Amino acid sequence: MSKKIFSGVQPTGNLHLGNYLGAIKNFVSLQKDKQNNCIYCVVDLHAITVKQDPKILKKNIRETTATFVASGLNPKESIIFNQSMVPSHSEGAWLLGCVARMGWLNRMTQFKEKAGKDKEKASVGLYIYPILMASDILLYDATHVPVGEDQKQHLELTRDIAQKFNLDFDCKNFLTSPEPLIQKDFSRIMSLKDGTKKMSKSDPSDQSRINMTDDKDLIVSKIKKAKTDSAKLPENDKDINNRPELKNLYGIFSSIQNQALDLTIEEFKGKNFSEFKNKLAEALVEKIYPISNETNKLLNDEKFIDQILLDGSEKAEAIAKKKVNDIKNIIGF
Ligand code: AQP
Repeated sequence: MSKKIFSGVQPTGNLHLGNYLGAIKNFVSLQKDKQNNCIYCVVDLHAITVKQDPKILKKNIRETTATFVASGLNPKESIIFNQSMVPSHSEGAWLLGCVARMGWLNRMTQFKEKAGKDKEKASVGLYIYPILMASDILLYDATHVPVGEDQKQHLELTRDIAQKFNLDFDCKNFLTSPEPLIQKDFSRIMSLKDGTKKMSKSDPSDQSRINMTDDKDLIVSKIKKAKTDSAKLPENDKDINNRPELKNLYGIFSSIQNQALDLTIEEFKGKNFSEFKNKLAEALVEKIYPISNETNKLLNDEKFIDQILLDGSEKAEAIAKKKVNDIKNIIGF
C-alpha cells in the first residue's frame, strides 16, 4: 500500500547519531519503496522556539539539508524543504490551534522537559510547538510519520486535533490521522556520558554525542571515552538490564550493523570492553564517516543546497496551500 510520509528535523545544531539512527536512517529506507510519497522538512520554525543565533541558524539549515542528502535522501525522489519557506505551515498552525485544547498541551512532556523549572520564562512558541507539528503533518495528508520514541506523544496530539476538527466541522476523514512509525528496537539513542539521558544536540558536552560531521579520529576518541561500567561484558540479555551505558553502546552497535541485540551479546561474550569498543568505533567509522565526509563536501556548494530547498519549498507550498484553503472554506472564511 502506498504511504504518504512526512517527517522533520530541527536545525538546532549538529545532527547526531541519535537523529540518524532514530529518524534519518528510517527516512532513507522509506524513500527506497517507490510506492511511498516522502516529504522531509528542515523544521526551522520549530528551532526558534528556543533562542538561536541568526548566522548559526542559517548555517544549521544548510547543514541539516546536506546531512539529509549525504545520508541518501534524494531531492528527485522526495520533497526536501525548509518550513519557513512554506507560509502555509504557520497559517495552518493558527487554524488548528483554535481546535486544540489547553488541557492537551498541558500534558506534553517535551515542553515540561525543555522548559525546565522556570516555565514562565519559556517561549509561547515552545508551548504551542506540537500545534505547528500537527499543521506540518496534516497539511500533507500524511499517513505515516517516522519519528524517534520521544515524539510519540506529539503524534497522538496530532491525531486528536485531526479527529476533533473532523467532528467539529462534520467533515469525516477530511484530516487524516497519521500513524507514527517508530523503530521497534534502538529507537532511543542515549548520551555517551550518561546512559539515562537522550543523546541531544543541545547537550553542552560534545563528548556526549557522535555528530554527523565528526571525522574518523573524533569518532574513535569519543567511543574510547564513552562511559562504561566495570562489570564484564554480558553473557545474555538479562545481564544487560540496569546497565544503561552498556545497553546503549550495544544498541548503537546492533543498529548500525542491522543486527539483533542477541547477536551482539553473542559476538562479544567473554571478550573485554576494549575489544568491543574498537569494533564499535570501526563500525561507526565505516558507516558514519562517509556521510560526514559527503556532508562536508556538499556544504562547500551553498548554492546547490539552497536550490534544493527552493525547489522543494515550491512543491511543498503547492500541496500545503491547497489544504489550508480547504480548511478555511470548511471553517467558513
Ligand atoms: N537520542 C535520540 N534517539 C533516537 N531518536 C532521536 N531523535 C532525536 N534524538 C534522538 C529523533 O530525531 C528526529 C529529529 O529530532 P529533532 O532534531 O527535530 O528534535 P529533538 O528530538 O529535540 O532532537 P535533539 O537532538 O534532542 O535536539 P535539541 O537538543 O535541539 O532538542 C526526531 O524524529 C527525533 O525523535
